[in-house]
Amino acid sequence: MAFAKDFVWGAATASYQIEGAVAEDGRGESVWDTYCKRPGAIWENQSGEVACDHYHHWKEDVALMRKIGLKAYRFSIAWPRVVPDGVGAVNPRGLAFYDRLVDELLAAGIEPWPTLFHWDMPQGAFDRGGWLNRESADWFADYATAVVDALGDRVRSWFTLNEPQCFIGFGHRDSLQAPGLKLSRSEWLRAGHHALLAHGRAVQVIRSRAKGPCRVSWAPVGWSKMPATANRDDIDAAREATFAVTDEMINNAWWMDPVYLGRYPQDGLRLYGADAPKVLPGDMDLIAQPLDLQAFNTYNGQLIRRGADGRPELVPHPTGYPMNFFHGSITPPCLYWTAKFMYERYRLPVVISENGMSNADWVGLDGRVPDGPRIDMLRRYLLELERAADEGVPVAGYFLWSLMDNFEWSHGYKQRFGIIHVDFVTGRRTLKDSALWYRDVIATHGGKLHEGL
Ligand code: GCO
Repeated sequence: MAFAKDFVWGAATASYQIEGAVAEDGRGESVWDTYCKRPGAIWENQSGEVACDHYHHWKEDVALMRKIGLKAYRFSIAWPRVVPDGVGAVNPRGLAFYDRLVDELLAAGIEPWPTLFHWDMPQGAFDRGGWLNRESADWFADYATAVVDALGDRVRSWFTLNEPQCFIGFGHRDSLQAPGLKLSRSEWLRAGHHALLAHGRAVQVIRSRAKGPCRVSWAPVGWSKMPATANRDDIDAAREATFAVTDEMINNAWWMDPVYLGRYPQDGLRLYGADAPKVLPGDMDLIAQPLDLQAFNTYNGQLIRRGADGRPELVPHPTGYPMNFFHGSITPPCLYWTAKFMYERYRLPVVISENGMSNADWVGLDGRVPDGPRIDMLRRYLLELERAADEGVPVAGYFLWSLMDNFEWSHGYKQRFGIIHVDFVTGRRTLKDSALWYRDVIATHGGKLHEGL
């Protein structure tokens, strides 16, 4: 059966991770510019100031996407380019960049899938309270309005927020990312609630202002739990663990249930007690705006079995399990199980909005970047995604993270996730072997995955 005929083969990036040009054409500062100046916050005190300099290389980058044969490109729009102070005046020069990019993509036959927010909140919005301020949802709606009015005549597919679990959890709870706060539990939960309100407002803006029907989604983390064995009991335990709200910051249901089901999950409400956010009348309806897809970012999963006490229990990976350069495990079935569990619960077509791995890549003496481990990883994961599709999960698309090596947040340029190698000193791009391989996967609509098997 394999992938649906209209399955979307894509790759993804995010504004602060690739654009550079932080002070150009009226862009305002974002919380990431500020955070990167904090000594020791980022590996070797690096920043996204230049990054891939995509702001100047965008034409070349689209040409490379075309070479790979991408059907779709997920990028994010920098709020501080569009509304430099976070609230108030719109900056036409900032919008013009995305306007050019969208035209170039469409001319190359590549469908633009912008994300409205991939973590770069304008410093001005943060100074007014950021996500802790309930008005942040209004500011975000105003920003979304400017974007949709500018691009909504051509863009048919939208993501609202990327990974609230991370920008709230790592950014507002654990101080591992911008804005680098360690808020109390009631505060970060409140910030999270406001981010969900912002999502709902943005969906409304897209539906009401885009010039034509749109596919709208968001891109939370899809935190993955896989059954340790094929026993029914372990499968049930993995499903329970997938949707349980525990004190672990990254969980699924606390964030996804409101968006897809219109309510916070009971176990989460019990766990957070008086710290749970205050929900005003109308909030849950706003958050639960109907979506067309359920997208999520998944990199690896944990093994789960039914414990002796009847509860789901973590099973360590086998000794010597394969790992990527970011010390994450390589767990191909996570795509199968997460797609399956998510579809069972939320009943919307699934899109993998990010998946990929960091590898120790450099340009070889022969000019090639031989990233075999990445090819093997992608192949295994995509075969598992195909298995989910074969078993009836409507799988609508896959966005490889990432199109190109980029600024990996607190890890700076240490982590290379791209299928295009970027020399951060010269700006030079080189297609890695994985890019050429992915080109063949796309051209054969997945047929290449089965080669020699
Ligand atoms: C995330 C972000 C990406 C990362 C990628 C690799 O998932 O943290 O969405 O911006 O770069 O996931 O860690």
